[in-house]
Amino acid sequence: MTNKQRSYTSLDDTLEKMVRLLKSHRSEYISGEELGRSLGLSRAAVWKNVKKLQSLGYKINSKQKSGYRLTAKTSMMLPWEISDGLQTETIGRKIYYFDAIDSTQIFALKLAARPYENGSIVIAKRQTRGKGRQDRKWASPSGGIWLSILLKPNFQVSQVSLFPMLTSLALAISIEKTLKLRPKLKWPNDVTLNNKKVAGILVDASVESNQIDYLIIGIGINFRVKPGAINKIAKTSKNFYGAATLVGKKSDDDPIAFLQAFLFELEQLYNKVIANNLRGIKNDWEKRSSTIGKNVIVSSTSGKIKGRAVGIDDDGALLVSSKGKVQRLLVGDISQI
Ligand code: BT5
Repeated sequence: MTNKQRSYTSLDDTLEKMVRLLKSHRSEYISGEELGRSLGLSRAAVWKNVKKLQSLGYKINSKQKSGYRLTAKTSMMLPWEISDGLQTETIGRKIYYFDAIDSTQIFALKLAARPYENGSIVIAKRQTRGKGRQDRKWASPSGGIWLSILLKPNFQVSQVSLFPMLTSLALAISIEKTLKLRPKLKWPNDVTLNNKKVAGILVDASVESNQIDYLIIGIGINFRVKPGAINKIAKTSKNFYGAATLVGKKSDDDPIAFLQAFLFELEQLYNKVIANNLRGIKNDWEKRSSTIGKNVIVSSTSGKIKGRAVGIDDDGALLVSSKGKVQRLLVGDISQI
């Protein structure tokens, strides 16, 4: 199998169990025999799996007569590494990982038809056809966190607009907590650092009569990317205003710890929505907003509106005061004037 085709799910049992055993013996060597016995593998198969783990970035020492010892874990966002220490109940229960994929959004769409996929995550090291809203392009080189979350909430259609708000707020909170940065939120779905885009969100919804059938939240996070490389790819798009990276190339911030924190915050907020506690979410979003209080132009397929952004509604709609009236906008792109 080439690197490009590698994919894993959280149900990749042997590798996952082997990592768990190696982790529980970190201070000592574990013999090939013991590994084999615990995993039901021959010594040769143990060796093959150790090689596989090494190719995934795990540092494993092997010593004749003593066996194997894990000296460093991988920074690849493998399903069992994301699960290890993940404090959520629904989001991330199942995880699908790809080295390369066209778009995690497209794969999640295929999962949506299957049962037992509520909360499943699709994550890729890089995407070859990453999507933004309205089929715009999303530059997705390796170093970023590109993921889709499949949810089947028992909500009404009117609640779809909550999800960009929830997700961008969860991103901001987890960035603050784990990386000690102060990001801003740009309506409807951007997270920015120094006025440059560091993450974007896309929500694909399937609805049946007035109910949500499923939602796929696509989240693109420039975790450790070269902004210059993204600028090169995205600069020709009309709405591009510059890309930022969350952490620098040489930082040792762990993308897995960051992702776990984000999924946790998102589930907390999601539970608040289920409990109908929307006011706190709206206030927390507004506090971090770079949009509210500014004169803006909001462009959408139905035209342009010029006015002052005065707030957001409980459902995430932008409130724009224009010509003496306050209008509620659910979609659009903002530019400040
Ligand atoms: C978004 O759209 O911001 C939604 C991005 C969602 C991407 C995720 S990655 C995982 C999942 N799988 C997918 O295929 N997609 C989702 P929008 O608000 O329409 O912004 C798109 C615009 O952002 C582009 O037209 C560019 O101007 C700019 N852009 C593209 N790539 C960028 C990047 N990596 N960083 C910053 N800006 C970028």
